[in-house]
Amino acid sequence: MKLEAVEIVRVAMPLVTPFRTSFGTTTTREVVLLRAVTDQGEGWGEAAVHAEPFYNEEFVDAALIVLERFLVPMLCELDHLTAEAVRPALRLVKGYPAAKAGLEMAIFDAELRAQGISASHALGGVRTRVPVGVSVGISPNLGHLVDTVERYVEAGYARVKLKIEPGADLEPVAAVRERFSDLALQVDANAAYGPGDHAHLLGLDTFDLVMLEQPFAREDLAAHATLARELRTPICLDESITSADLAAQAIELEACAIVNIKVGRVGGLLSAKAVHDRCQDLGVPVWCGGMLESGIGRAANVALASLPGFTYPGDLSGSDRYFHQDVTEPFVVEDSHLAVPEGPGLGVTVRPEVLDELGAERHLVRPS
Ligand code: SMG
Ligand code: MG
Repeated sequence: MKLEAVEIVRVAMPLVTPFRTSFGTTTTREVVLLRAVTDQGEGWGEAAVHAEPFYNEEFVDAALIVLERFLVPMLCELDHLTAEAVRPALRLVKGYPAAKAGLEMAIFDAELRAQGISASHALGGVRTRVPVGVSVGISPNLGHLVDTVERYVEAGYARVKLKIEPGADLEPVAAVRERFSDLALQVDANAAYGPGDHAHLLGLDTFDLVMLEQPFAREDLAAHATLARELRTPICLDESITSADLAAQAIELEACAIVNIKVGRVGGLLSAKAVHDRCQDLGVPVWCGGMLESGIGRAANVALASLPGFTYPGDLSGSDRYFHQDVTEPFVVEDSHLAVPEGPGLGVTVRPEVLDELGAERHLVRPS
């Protein structure tokens, strides 16, 4: 396959409700989509970056520059482009895993469409539907939080993740647990705590949580391992896990018992599968994280979550939890699940009229 051009699409998608984490509030998702134009047809990918470099160092403006100046030209030079070939071809560029993941996704989509194979099938998926989960942002008050969780439970979400931060942790978790005694409940700190918070975090053990996600800085595997020795609630790592090797190291150090896999954080769907495979070999369960993706990134996430090691529900919600209008056909929750797309490639189609309505900026990059 030969890459002829890549269209970079930047589209501001207003969220249905603002999403607050320990590092800020998102009201509009700046989505980056990539349309790969090849000699064998087209494919779409999503670079799951945020507008600010607060989750990790990558952010939209920087990703757009690196895509246009380095990543797309590097791929356009290859005579035999495949999704497999993307990662090695881009290895000179350090970082930017989500930009690389978006490109790989677009090439993978084009390749699989040409072959008539679904992404789930190509990756080794074993499920036709995946259970939904929802990530609930930090709320202005306890009443608002409990009402929000109630709405999601009524909509079929049997697993809920609460965002926490110092000053908004034990009390909100207690309020939700008191109201919903059977709910599969977990919390995510996005690295907002320090080793000095160790004793305080042990208080989470009262609430029968499924897991505590990323309490400490991503580099500090030792602090996670120290907490894991005393905390009964299993620790899951998100930000720390950027490759299969790092996942194996974290598991070896007993810094985590569960791994959150995000396509953008690990540099692509194929790397995400590699992290899954390594965790499976080591007997560690994984689940699919989310970055408030549009329908393109969501289709990739759902395909990934159809692999056998994804034994916990992911941060995979219906499109209406995020957006009034998605850029593809919406993902709809049915019986607490999302269907895994069966069509070739990612199995979803971008709706150009929605891109137009949302005022998307589109820019074609071709080799000079
Ligand atoms: O996609 O439903 C979603 C959001 C899931 O909480 C979520 N993601 O650290 O796991 C995480 C966060 C990162 C994004 S915060 C804006
Ligand atoms: Mg997280």
